[in-house]
Amino acid sequence: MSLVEKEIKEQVETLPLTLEYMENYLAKEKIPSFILESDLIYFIGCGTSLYLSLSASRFFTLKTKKETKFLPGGEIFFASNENVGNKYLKRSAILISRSGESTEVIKAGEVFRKMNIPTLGITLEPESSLTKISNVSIILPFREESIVMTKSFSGILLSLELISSYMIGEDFSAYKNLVKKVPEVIQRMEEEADKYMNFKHYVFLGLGIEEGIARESALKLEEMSLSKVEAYSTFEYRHGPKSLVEEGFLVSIFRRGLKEEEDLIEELESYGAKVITIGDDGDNIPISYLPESVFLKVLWGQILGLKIADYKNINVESPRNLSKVVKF
Ligand code: F1P
Repeated sequence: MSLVEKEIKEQVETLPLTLEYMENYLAKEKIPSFILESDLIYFIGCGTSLYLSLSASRFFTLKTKKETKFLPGGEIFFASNENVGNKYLKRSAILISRSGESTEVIKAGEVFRKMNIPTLGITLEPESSLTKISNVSIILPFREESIVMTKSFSGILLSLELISSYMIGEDFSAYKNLVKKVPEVIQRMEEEADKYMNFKHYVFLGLGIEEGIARESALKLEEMSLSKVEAYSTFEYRHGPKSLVEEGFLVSIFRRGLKEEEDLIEELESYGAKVITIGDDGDNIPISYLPESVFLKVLWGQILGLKIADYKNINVESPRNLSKVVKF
């Protein structure tokens, strides 16, 4: 078994561990007042951590009703005047980095410091630069060795979901039920992925909090299996990109039970695509329509990417052109 596969499967343990860790953290520590009092919160990350920022920021808005804006670290490092105005009185930023060393995220932390915008860092690495530049840091209680990010994504996203729910006084019972589902979700996804290893083009579509999952799923297939992939906010696919659809396309839709999704599925199938849905009962991969379940849905791209890589005899331990930390 490859290290990547081992770490994907370790989510059976790391997700309940993260839930317990964050429950204790939130009971003991205060959520920083600069987060509680913000009108606008920036979510900053690179690569996989950017798509994590996307899903986490929209979940934050869903729960807390605060304005949020997700951005690549480079947009703050190199173009802060085009991304950060000065109209909001109370702002803060959440900096997301598994390694805590991606240059653009660290530099973004320095830019925010100069702007007097306080930052909350979240990482897996205790002694990292991110913990030094952030006003407050949360360090998750597990490490990740692979270049490809898997359990770090679901663990950090779950942590940010829990913070959002905690801020509005919700209990964690929904999450406790969801983390119990990890083994059955992995097994179901493995069975399903076995059918779809030989398509010429993969598309992932997700709305709202699940757009980040769609984009991360596409990145997983690129990194792990060198597949041709695209990802969009679900209905954006209709505004042009669908012109490519034909036999040999696999479209994964992270569904939320909308009638318009059914119409889109019918349309794409009429062009020759195979469409599979990740959602709740009645979908190919039934998980939950609860927004809290978003951290579980990233497993689909991880498992499909692994299966395709195995099928194509690609070594997922050393993804082409990639390193574990990207620095300038
Ligand atoms: C993020 C990242 C990943 C990429 C690769 C290199 O790093 O760029 O998105 O897949 O693993 O690292 P980090 O800032 O989250 O450590």
